Amino acid sequence: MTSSEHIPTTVSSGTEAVWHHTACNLCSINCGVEIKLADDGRTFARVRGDKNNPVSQGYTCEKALRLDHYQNNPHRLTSPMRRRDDGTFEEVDWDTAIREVAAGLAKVRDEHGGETIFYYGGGGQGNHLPGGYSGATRKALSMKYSSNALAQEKTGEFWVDGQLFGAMSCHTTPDMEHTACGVFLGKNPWHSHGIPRARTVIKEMANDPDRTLIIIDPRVTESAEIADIHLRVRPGGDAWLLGAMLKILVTEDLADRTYLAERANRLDELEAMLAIVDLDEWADKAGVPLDQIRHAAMTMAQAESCAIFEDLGIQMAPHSTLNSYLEKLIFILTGNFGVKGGMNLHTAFGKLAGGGGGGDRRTPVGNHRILGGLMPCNGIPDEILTTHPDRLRAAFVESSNPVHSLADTKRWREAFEALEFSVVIDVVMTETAECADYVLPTSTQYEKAEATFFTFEFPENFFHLRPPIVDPIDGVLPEPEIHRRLCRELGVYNDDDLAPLYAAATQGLDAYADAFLSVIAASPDLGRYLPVVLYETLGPALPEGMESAAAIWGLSQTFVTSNPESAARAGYASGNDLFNAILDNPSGVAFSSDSYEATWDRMRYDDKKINLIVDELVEEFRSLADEDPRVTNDEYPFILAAGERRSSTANTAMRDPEWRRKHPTTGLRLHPDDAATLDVEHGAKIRIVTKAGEAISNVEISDSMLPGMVSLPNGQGLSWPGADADTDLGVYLNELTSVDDRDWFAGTPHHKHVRARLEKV
Ligand SMILES: Nc1nc2c(c(=O)[nH]1)N[C@H]1C(S)=C(S)[C@@H](COP(=O)(O)OP(=O)(O)OC[C@H]3O[C@@H](n4cnc5c(=O)[nH]c(N)nc54)[C@H](O)[C@@H]3O)O[C@H]1N2
Ligand SMILES: Nc1nc2c(c(=O)[nH]1)N[C@H]1C(S)=C(S)[C@@H](COP(=O)(O)OP(=O)(O)OC[C@H]3O[C@@H](n4cnc5c(=O)[nH]c(N)nc54)[C@H](O)[C@@H]3O)O[C@H]1N2
Ligand code: SF4
Ligand SMILES: [Mo]
Repeated sequence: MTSSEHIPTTVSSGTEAVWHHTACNLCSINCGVEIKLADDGRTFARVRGDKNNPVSQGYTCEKALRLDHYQNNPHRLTSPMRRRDDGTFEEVDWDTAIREVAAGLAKVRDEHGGETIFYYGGGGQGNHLPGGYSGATRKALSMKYSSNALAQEKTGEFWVDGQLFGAMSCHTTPDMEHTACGVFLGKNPWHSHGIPRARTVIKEMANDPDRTLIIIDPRVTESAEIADIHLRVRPGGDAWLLGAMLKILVTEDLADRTYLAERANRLDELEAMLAIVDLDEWADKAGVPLDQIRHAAMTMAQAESCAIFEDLGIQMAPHSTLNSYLEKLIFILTGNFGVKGGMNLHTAFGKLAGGGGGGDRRTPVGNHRILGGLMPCNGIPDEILTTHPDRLRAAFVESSNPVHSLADTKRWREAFEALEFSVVIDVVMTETAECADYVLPTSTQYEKAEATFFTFEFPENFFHLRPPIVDPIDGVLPEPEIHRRLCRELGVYNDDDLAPLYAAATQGLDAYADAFLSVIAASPDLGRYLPVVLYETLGPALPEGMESAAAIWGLSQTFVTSNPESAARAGYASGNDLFNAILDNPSGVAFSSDSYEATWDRMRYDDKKINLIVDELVEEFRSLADEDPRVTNDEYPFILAAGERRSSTANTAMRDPEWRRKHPTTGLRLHPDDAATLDVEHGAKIRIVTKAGEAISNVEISDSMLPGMVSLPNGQGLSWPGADADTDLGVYLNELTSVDDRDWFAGTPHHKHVRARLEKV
């Protein structure tokens, strides 16, 4: 039906010496890679950067080369599993599994209402199609509440964007490629990326005498080592640092007042708010000499352009949502919003967070704000472990491992135990799957068509639909097929409803589009199950292996209809044009192209002006005058950054400890002075005690740390049959964290700021 001959379809056997276009699924950048298979048709013999990928342009970091540890995991699930009364699992066939899962969830819905079933996950760093297809199953079960990892890091930031620019869809992106001054706040792009070709881009910035790289991080990170300016902020001290910078901008003639007069409202109120800042005292609280703060503020203000990337170092630390607000005020006061090299509002190919909700919706038990349609992760166990009549009673988890990745594993295990029904879809038996009633095995991201909706680029924006490159192993199904079967079992539509669409799909995309409009007009109810309806009817007409791209057809239509100018500039007059281009380009394609003016068009306040005052956060800002981050805690004298990104961390995607062999970064990093006081040597064992739990780690003495600050890598402690838990696996981080340590507003956890005690073993 399309002109997609050059899409490599599934490789069934053997020895084709071809490079397959796909992407790395180990972080949100999803660099394009080419993979050559070994003679068995399965092993990733070689991996290299894909020069045809328009975003990564051949770039990869060292992690992509080890993707075989994800794909050829010897402990894959190969059958649906049902939990027995004694807690062990037995294999069941797919028909039984689908029947019993549908019945189990329907029972909870019928007895207590669909709103008592919650959905968690929908995609990790490489796969967002499951989340899309699950929309149909969720509607079929009248589910209302959902969440995912964004609600333990980014929801506060999204909400602040909404307050400043008019809606949470106004997501800001830094133009690091073109900026004269790139700032990374609580972020280590060298290891965590977050922007395309990160190492190349920040090295270029640092090496160019006309450009400046600024890193704000307590640790001398790999990024800080090459930076022009490194502000070594006290852990948790960012709010004071940012407050001092803002004060300097408005009082030392550094704010862009012409820009602000034209573009922003309520500057006078902001200046009044900043009046409480005592520069000497706030600099001391921030732990950074005032002259360094002033120099950095002047550099940002006087640079031709400035872009700021904030990440977990402030989002998972005290004053998280407030930090996001203050950070954004800096690029606004310096006139760096809606300009080249600054911050802009990008298009999006698909939605990552659902619903625009600015926090008016609340969770049923804890009454927590639901930001961007997502329940705050730290609050979920309390929505389950209660006798409240509206409590959550069933869970549907997909492509995520919340028992391992969210705060307080013990509490999560109790929560799963208390649920009336739970199901997990994953490629392996995870810590979460072990707690579920049913586990449904799925194909890996290299065995099915996949894509992510991390489409954050500007002024050009890109989408990459990857074809499968190896056959699925026996016994697994891709998620769209699982959702199709669940919807069928739940009886939400029948073949008669779909007949005209099946027929039209064989006649090409234009005929399909026409038929689609009339079918949906005649049976609006079908629209509720849209992704699965597309998969059922259009999927079979797509090139082999690309069936799960059917939902992308729907998104292509929506994108072009809602963003006709951005689509036209990228060369697409219709949704079908765009969809064909996506199918025809297995290395990815630009779907949107903007001018910098587009940022202002995308603003959602009627007057297109920035609202400088986020009323809900003003009181918290005022409280900074009395709070003192210098105060230490005798019982827990260390601040543990629980979850540092390193060369061998990739959330929980890589379970095989062998994948870290060349980069064995599992230890607790500790300053030499602290090591001397504790009388421990490099490689020695140490006990880490927090209010939530304790763990043993080996010690990595490192003068990159500040005294009093220690860090552990994220995503470790994953079980692996045969591995030695003490030596191979690393610390199971969330046994040390508590659901109570969270931002008062957004509920995001304080993982970078866990009070800890260290004991020599
Ligand atoms: N290698 C690798 N890359 C990844 C991932 C991975 O697992 N491994 N995960 C991906 C994901 S999901 C995400 S969200 C991103 C996260 O990316 P980052 O946010 O860059 O990752 P982290 O290393 O967790 O934290 C960043 C920095 O915050 C600093 N920090 C700690 N406390 C404070 C503080 O109080 N103030 C300030 N200013 N800084 C502080 C730490 O020293 C650290 O260098 O990485 C993505 N990329
Ligand atoms: N203490 C502490 N905790 C943290 C962090 C921290 O810094 N400190 N970082 C947090 C952050 S920022 C994030 S984003 C989260 C991430 O944590 P999670 O949201 O749990 O995401 P992943 O670790 O990416 O887990 C992805 C799951 O998907 C499975 N999977 C892989 N491919 C497929 C597939 O094709 N289909 C399906 N159905 N499943 C698949 C994997 O086996 C794995 O179980 O962790 C958070 N946890
Ligand atoms: S882990 Fe490295 S290679 Fe993979 S997507 Fe991220 S930056 Fe690219
Ligand atoms: Mo994340």
